[in-house]
Amino acid sequence: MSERTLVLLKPDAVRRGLVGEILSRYERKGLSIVAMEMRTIDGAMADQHYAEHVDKPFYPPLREFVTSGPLVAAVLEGDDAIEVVRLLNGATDARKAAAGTIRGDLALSNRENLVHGSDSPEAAKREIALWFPNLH
Ligand code: IDP
Repeated sequence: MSERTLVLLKPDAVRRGLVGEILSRYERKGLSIVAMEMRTIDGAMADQHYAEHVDKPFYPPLREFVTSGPLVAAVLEGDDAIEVVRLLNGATDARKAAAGTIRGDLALSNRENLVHGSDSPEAAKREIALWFPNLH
């Protein structure tokens, strides 16, 4: 079933010059980019995006990190896009992420792990509306 998901290429991806590499992995897999924007977010936007994590101990440094510089937000579309993106992204802790995944191949940190992908249809709907309110 074709569906949409929200992806972030976090500030480490932009700083390290990995935007093209990461986007091309999604595109080569067969996903389509239906919206994309580079922007620097403030703490309030970070709190909205990570609403489920704001009370967790790892959140303050995560908030600092995601607001530390420009990131790329995109909506990707394709069959089972939500699950496919999370498979391509790999495990949250990049040190443990499988080789062949974006995090497994390109990152070595639990926090600075290059990418975000919505984790459910409900999250995708909420996050796409938050980042791209004018997308239909
Ligand atoms: P996900 O991005 O793989 O879906 P989540 O559990 O939703 O993982 O966590 C959101 C983000 O918070 C992670 O991508 C990572 O940047 C950061 N994070 C999660 N757990 C930790 C941790 O234990 N230490 C540091 N950062 C963490």
